[in-house]
Amino acid sequence: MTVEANFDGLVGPTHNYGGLGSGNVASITNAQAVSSPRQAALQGLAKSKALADLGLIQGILPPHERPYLPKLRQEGIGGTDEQVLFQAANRSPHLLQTYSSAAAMWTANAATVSPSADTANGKVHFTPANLVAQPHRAIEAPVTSRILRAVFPDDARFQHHLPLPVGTNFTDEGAANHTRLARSHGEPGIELFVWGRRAHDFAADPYLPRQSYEASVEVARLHGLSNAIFARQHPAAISAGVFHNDVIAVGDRDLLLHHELAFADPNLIEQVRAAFGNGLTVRTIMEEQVPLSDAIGSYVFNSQLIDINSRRILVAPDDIDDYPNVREAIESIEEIDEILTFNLRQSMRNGGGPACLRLRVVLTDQELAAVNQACLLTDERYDELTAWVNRHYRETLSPDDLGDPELMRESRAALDELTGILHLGSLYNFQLEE
Ligand code: SUG
Repeated sequence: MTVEANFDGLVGPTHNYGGLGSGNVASITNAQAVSSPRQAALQGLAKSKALADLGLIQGILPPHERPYLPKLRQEGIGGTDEQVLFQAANRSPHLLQTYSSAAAMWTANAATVSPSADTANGKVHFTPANLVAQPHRAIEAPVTSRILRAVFPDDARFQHHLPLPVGTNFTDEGAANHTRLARSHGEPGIELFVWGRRAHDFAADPYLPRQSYEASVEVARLHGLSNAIFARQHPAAISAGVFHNDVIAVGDRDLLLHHELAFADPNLIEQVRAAFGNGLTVRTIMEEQVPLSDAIGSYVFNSQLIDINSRRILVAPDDIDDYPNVREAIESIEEIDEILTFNLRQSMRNGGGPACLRLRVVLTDQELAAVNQACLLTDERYDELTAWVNRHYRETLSPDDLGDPELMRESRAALDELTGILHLGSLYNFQLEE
């Protein structure tokens, strides 16, 4: 059997609202609000557990080390760890916030993953996203690479590529701009790559498109795909705050759900249908029924479409309840049997809904057996992780707390323990330096 496993990002202990997300309305709106790292992590884990209880294979990917002192030192701030934090907090709170972001929680941006059924050499391919469009996320790729290799360690089954080279040509945001459609998870499918800019576009715009066409083409080439389609995101969507395609479209196997203004090319759907062959269902939500602003406000397209015992479930943020037109639109889609909502408001305030928090990895039985089993969520591991969060995470965090050396020590202690729980070995700089 072949299944779709979902690997959720565990929210890190420095979760805060930095206003750092370019083109991301929620992040910009909530800048400098007080956060709750503990609630954020527990909300994410509760979603993961609920989906595991339904029968989904649910994995966990760890947070990254934050505040990230090596980067602050590179920016010219020296001294002991405590001095670096003190100086950063005084000289440039923005810089400190940049390198304290817990953004690695949104694992839809961790990598692009192609299942073995689609790739030329029959392995599962991973390309960590370089995330170079934003400084606070551009530091994720090296640690993400280490994590993915530790979670998917078998070279005979998993092929790990380097992140695309840093530069303006290849701006890559990972699976958030990638949708796979197939008759079933195990059959060869088509992979839809959605991009927002060309390498030579340099607009100084707060709603700058992030994913480049060149990056999408390069990932498809690395993965050995013969079935890729490249689609330009609709500029109107980007300007309204659709910074990733998964804020405006979602697909699962033979169902593609999208907003009328998701794609620039009016013929794209026909192209996708032709590539798929018979049996693809496409549901288009019209601007008239759900304006872009409601699609973004409710984050309805940032839902997970999952299949449990042949029932299709939309796993949505509970924010959709504030939008009756959105609910009505979804309820009218006959292919969706149930809508399950979750309170993910801590992550949502930074523009991260259910779909942002997970990386989909389609795996055969043998591939699943080769995954680091300690990273799969069981009842025991859920209990262990919630106890770990309750032990280490602060209930509230304000931007002024980020310079507190105690927070750095707490975070390191938490992550050190976590690499033990998830059997990951030494991952973090502070562990490797010792
Ligand atoms: O890259 N927010 C993230 C949200 C990522 C959502 N992911 C997907 N759509 N798949 C981003 O904009 C905000 C951080 C802050 O403001 O503190 C942030 O990085």
